[in-house]
Amino acid sequence: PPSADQDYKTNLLSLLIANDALAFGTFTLKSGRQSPYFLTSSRLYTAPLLRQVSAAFANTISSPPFVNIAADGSITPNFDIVFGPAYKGIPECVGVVNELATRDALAGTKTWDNISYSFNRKEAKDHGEGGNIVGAPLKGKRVLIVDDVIIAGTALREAVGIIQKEGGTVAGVVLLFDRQERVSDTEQKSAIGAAERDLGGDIPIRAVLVFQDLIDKLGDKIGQEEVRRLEEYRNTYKAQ
Ligand code: OMP
Repeated sequence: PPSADQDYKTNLLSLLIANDALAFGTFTLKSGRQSPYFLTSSRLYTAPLLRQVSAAFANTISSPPFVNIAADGSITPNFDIVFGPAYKGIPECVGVVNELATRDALAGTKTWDNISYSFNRKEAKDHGEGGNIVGAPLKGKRVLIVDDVIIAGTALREAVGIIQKEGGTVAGVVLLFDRQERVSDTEQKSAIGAAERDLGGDIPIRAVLVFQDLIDKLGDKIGQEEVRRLEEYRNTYKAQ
């Protein structure tokens, strides 16, 4: 039988497909490549998807290196704030903090009692309380970034800049999906690998779902021909 881990990933993948957030066919990427699949992360707005995406993020966030697990199994987070870059990170940071609190409530634990959410506004605010942060202030805090995908790393660099300007330190990054393909012929690393290196190599970046999960878990859902096209794409563009 599949482990619980495999199970939630398979369920989430099925739900992404049912909501047209994950599609198979022929798609032209920003890079110009023809991809046999495409993730449209702006389609995560249905109640079941919000719930399952939040739960999947929570699973990744409550595992090392984002937490320490003691010998007795107790979990200590290595971050204080879950930060969602505007706009698509906003429901994700709120959803995952709600999910963590729900898990504490159900288990009678206080693991996540000191965790907050925070996000930036895109528009500068020049009146009232000022500042571009909504939610918990970042000063002196360890900040975990959640976002959907990294393509060029531009949005991630911007988020890191905002957090540092507010006096926070970036504790890690969790993304919904890792395409695991090399950025280009001159950059053999994936967008995540390149971002990890560019951030200095000591900030962990992990993804909830990775491209290889599609190949491993969707065989009987999308058909053998689709899986063959995914494998061919992987063999052509796999990152180092
Ligand atoms: P955000 O809009 O910042 O989330 O960036 C998403 C970008 O990645 C868009 O320009 C999409 O065209 C692109 N993209 C996907 O959204 N999903 C994919 O599976 C692949 C790409 C891509 O172009 O590589």
